[in-house]
Amino acid sequence: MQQEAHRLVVVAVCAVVSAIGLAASAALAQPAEPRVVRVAYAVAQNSHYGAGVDAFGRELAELTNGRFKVEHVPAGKLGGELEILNKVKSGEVEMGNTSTGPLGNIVPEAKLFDLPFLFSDYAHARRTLDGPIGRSILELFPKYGLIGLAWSENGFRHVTNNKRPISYPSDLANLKLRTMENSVHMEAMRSLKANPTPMAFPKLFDALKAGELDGQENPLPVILASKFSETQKYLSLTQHFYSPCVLVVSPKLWATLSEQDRYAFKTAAKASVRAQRERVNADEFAALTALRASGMKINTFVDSNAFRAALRPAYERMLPGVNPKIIDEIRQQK
Ligand code: EAX
Repeated sequence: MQQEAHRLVVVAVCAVVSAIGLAASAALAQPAEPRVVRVAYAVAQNSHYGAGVDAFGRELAELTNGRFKVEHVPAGKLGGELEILNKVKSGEVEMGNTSTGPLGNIVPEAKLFDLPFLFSDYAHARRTLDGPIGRSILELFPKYGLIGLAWSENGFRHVTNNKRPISYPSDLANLKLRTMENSVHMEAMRSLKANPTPMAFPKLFDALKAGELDGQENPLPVILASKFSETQKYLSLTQHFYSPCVLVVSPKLWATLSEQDRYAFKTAAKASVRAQRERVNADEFAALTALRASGMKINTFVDSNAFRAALRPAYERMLPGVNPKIIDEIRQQK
């Protein structure tokens, strides 16, 4: 009798143990939760930045069978671009998609691309950034605590303001213009006798609205996405700076990735660049009609040669010690 009871207990215990075993192996077979990768940027989600991050997320999920899930953190929710870059550096956020505005404060060599009238058109800029010159600067990022995946695009910048159309350098005299937190841009504007006022992007719309500034400068896709037509009367197609953008990853995340996953991130970055540039193309095509319809006065007459002549002697001040050979080399990429 006692023996029979003992046997029953043993059977019951075995049953419970194997049930636990089954449950545990079922749990192991479940796909793990995807790792979330947040990508921060300064502009609204409905923009070229959002289009780039969408494509990055789609491609990365596909290449890793859904092991990574990309989340947008748009519209400066994590601060302006300098703050975003610093948060990517420290690992507080996994990734950023930012213009080179404040990048030179962290990777000084990247300031080269911020020089005025360096690139003659989009094809020239894209070719240079995708080629050996662009790659050689991306390779310097780890030295400064960032991983640069690929150069993407913000666009050619144009001046908007509330005072007058800008056709000649003298039209900029004494205008209080918001610039990015970028020493090259600020020096260029000082050389043109404007009054450059650096400010993080998320503060810009309200500052323009409050009349604290006469104007600002940004690419058409940003002017559109940020509804600057609500605060700015004149848009002049000055095309004075080209504004690259870069997809950066935090070294903290990068250190945890396998070689295969790093390759997936780089491949997804290429898809992101393609999508972001395509959206820039589409915005460039649609912008003038849309901005005119929302009340902006568009000035297409800009004496570019006069701007070039006024800025050329100031290159050494904008970028002390810059090797003129590299500037020539970039100009020859046309
Ligand atoms: O990156 O700060 C700027 O004017 C930038 O062009 C904008 O945030 C898009």
